[in-house]
Amino acid sequence: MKEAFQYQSRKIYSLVRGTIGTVKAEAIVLVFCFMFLFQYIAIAQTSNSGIAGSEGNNNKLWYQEPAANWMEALPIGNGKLGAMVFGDVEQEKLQLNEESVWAGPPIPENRVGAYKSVEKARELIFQGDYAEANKLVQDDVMGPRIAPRSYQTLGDLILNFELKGTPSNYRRELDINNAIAKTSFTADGVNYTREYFSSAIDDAIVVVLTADKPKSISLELEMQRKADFEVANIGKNRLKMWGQVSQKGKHLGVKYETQIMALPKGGGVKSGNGTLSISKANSVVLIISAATDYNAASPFSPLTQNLSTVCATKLKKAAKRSLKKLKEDHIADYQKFFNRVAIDLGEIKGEERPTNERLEAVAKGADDPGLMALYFQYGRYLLISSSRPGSLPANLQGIWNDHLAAPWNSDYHTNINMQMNYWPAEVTNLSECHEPFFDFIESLVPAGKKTAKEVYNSDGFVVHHTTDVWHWTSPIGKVQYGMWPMGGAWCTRHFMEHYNFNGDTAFLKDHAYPIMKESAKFLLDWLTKDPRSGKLVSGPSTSPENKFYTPKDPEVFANLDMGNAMDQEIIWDNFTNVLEAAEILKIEDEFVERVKDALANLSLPKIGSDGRLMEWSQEFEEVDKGHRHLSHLYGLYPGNQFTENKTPYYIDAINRSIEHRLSNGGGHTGWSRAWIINFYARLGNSEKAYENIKALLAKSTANNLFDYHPPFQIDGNFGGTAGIAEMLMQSHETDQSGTTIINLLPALPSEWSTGSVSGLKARGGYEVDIAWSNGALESVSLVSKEAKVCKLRIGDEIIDVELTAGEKQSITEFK
Ligand code: FUC
Repeated sequence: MKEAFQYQSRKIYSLVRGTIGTVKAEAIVLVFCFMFLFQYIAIAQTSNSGIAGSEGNNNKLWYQEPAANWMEALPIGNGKLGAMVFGDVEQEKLQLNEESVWAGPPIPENRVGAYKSVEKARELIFQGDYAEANKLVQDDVMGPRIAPRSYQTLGDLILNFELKGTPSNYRRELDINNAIAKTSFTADGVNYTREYFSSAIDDAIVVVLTADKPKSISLELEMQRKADFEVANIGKNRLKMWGQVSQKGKHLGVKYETQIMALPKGGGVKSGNGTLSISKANSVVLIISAATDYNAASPFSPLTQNLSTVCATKLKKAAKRSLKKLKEDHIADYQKFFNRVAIDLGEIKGEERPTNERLEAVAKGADDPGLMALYFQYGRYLLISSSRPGSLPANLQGIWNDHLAAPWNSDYHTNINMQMNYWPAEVTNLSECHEPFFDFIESLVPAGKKTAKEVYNSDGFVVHHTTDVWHWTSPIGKVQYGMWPMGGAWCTRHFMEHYNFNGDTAFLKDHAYPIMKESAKFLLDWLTKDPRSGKLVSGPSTSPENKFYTPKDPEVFANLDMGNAMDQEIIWDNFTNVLEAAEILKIEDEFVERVKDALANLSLPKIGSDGRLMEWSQEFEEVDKGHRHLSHLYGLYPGNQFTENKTPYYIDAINRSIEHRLSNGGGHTGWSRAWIINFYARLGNSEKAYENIKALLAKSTANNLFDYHPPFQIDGNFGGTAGIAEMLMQSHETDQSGTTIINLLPALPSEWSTGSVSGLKARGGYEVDIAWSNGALESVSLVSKEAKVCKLRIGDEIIDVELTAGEKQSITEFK
C-alpha cells in the first residue's frame, strides 16, 4: 500500500510537473496525498513490500517512477539500433532509433575559386583590417547552410496494457553490467517484470514481458511516427512501419522500415488494423528489427536491398533461438567490452537511493564518489551502445534522438564534439568502438580533397566545423563557426592515438599515416608566412566560434585571424605525429622533409601581457570572456604539446586562461565542463578536477544521466568519462628516448581517498590496474603486449619495471 501510494504520488508529480511546473505540481500532489491517506486509513491495510535499492550493484541507474519525459527515459542500443524506454505501467513507450535515419541530401556546395578572396583576406588581416577580412570571407568563401536536415527518430512502439488494480512496488532500472533495462511492479496481486535489451548479435531489440501468475498479460501494440510513415500487419504476429523520411516536406532522405514480431506464450494474438492484440498470455517476447537504404560507402547510391526482407530475416532468425540464448548471447557480447574495466572510487554514499535522488543530493553539495564511478561506467556503456565496428560513429546524441529536426541536426561537429565522443575510447579499453570514427573520417577524404582543391587550390584533404552522413566538407554558414579548416586535422590525431595505445603497425601504415599525410598536405599549402614574424601561420580562420573586438573600431567584432592558437597547436600536433609515424615506418622522403621544415618554422602560441595563453595572435579584447570553447588549450588536452615537464613556462599561463574563462561563466555547457575536467587532470589539480565533475553532475546532467548542453548532447558524457580516467592515470608523456611514462594517480582528489581501477589502457600497449588507500598508491598491476621496460611515474619518482610479454606483473613496494 505504501508503495502504491509512493508510485501514484510520484507519477502524478512527474506528469503534472512536465505541464504546469513544480509549485503547482506539488499542490496537486498534496491534494492527492490527502485523498490517498483517507483511502489508506479506511482500508487499514499494511504492506511489507520494500524498494530494493541498487541491490549492491553500483552499475545501475534506478528510479521509483516511470519517465515523465524523454530525458528520464533509459537508453539501450547495439551500436546502431536503439531505444529510449519510458517504463510506464499502462502505456509503455519505446522511442526507437536506427543510426542512419537521416533526411537529405542535398549537400552544401564548394565555392570554387574562393582562394583568391582567401589570399586577399590574409593581406587585410596582416594590415589589421579584421572587419573587412571577415566580410570578404563571409561574402566570397562561405556557402549557404542547407538546414534543417537532420538525423531523425525511427518512430515509437506503443504498448497499451490492460491491467487491473493500482500498481505498487514500482521500480525501473538500467543495469549497465549487462545492458538490460527493466521495469517491475505489482498489480492486482500479480508481479510483473518487463525487460528490454538491444542485441548486437541478433541486430534486434528484444522485449520480454513476464508475470508470476498465468494469463496475466494482455496488451495492444501499435507503431507510429511524427511524419512519413505507413503501418501494416504482416501475417499473424507481425507489424511493420515504413516510409521515406523528409524534412518540412523537403530534403527527401533515406527509406526505412521497422518490424515487430510478437511471440506470446499462452493466450492469443490478433493481427489487424495496424495493431497486434495479445490477450491473456503467460509471457510475451517482442522482437524489433530495422533497416534503411543508407549506403555508408557511397551515400548518393542508396542500397537496393528489399528492406522488408532484411527486417523479416533478422526477426525470423532471432525468433528461432530461445530467449535464454538471445539474452545470454547479448550479455556475453556486451560484457566482452564492458567487463574490461572496473572502478571503485571509494565509499559508495547513497547507492540505496534512486539515481535521481543521488543527483539531487550532489546538486545540493553532497559528495557521492559512487555516482561518479557510475557516471564513468555509463559513458563506457553509451559508447558500446552507440559505436560498434561497422556502425556509423556516435553523433551529437549518440544514436538516441526523438526529433525530426534535432538540435544541430544531431550531426558530426568536428570543432570539439565528435572528437570528444571518442576521448574515452582508448583509455577505457574500448578501442574497437573507436573504429566507426576512423571509417567515417576516411570516408570524408574524397570530399575533403575536392574542397581543398576547389575552395583553396590546395593539395590534401580538409574538413571544416561540421559534417554529416552525406560526407560533405565545405565551409558553410557564418565565418564565426564555419571558416575553420582544421576539423579534419584534429580528427587525424585519433588515428595516431589508436596506434599509440595498441601498437598496431599495420593500422599505422595503412590508415593512420595516409590520412595524417593527406591532412598535412593541406596544412603545408594552407600555412602562410606571417610578414610580421617570419613564422608560418594558419588563416584566415576563427578560433572556434569565438569573437573579438577589432582594434580599429572597438564597437565592431570579428572572428578571423592569422595564427590563432588552436590552429597552430593542431598543426603542431599533426606535423609531430606525421614525423613520429614516418620514423616508425622508416619513411624518409621529400614530403617528410617539408613537414620537418614547416614544423621548425611554425608560429607557437604566445603568452599575453596579463599572463594568459593568448587565444589569438594579437591581444584582442574578447567579446565573450567566458566562452564555452577553450580552443587555445588544445595543446594541453587532447594534445600533448604542453606539459608541466616539457613546457613549464606555459603552465601558469594555461591556469590563468582557465580561471579567466571560469570566472566569467565558462563551462556552462556540459561538454565545456567536461573539457575543463580533462585540463585540470592534466595539470595535476585534483581538487579542481573533482569540483568540475561535481559541477557536471549538478548542472549539466539529466535524471537519466544524459549530458545537457542543454539540450541533450552526449559529448559531455564521454568527455566526463575520459576526464575521470585522466585523473587516475595518464600516459601522454615520454622520456627522452621516447618511452611512455605511465603516470599513476596524477590527480587523485581527497574525496576518492580509497579505491581502485582496473583495465585502463596506457599508450605503449599496456593494461593497468591501480589500487590506492588513504590517498596513497597501494598496488599497480601491468600487462604489456611486448616484453619491455615500462616507466611509472609515482608522484615525483620515476621507476622502471621490466615486463614479460602478456604476463601480469604486480608491484606493491614503491620505495
Ligand atoms: C559546437 C558548440 C555548440 C554546440 C554545437 C553542436 O559548435 O559551440 O555549443 O555544442 O557544437
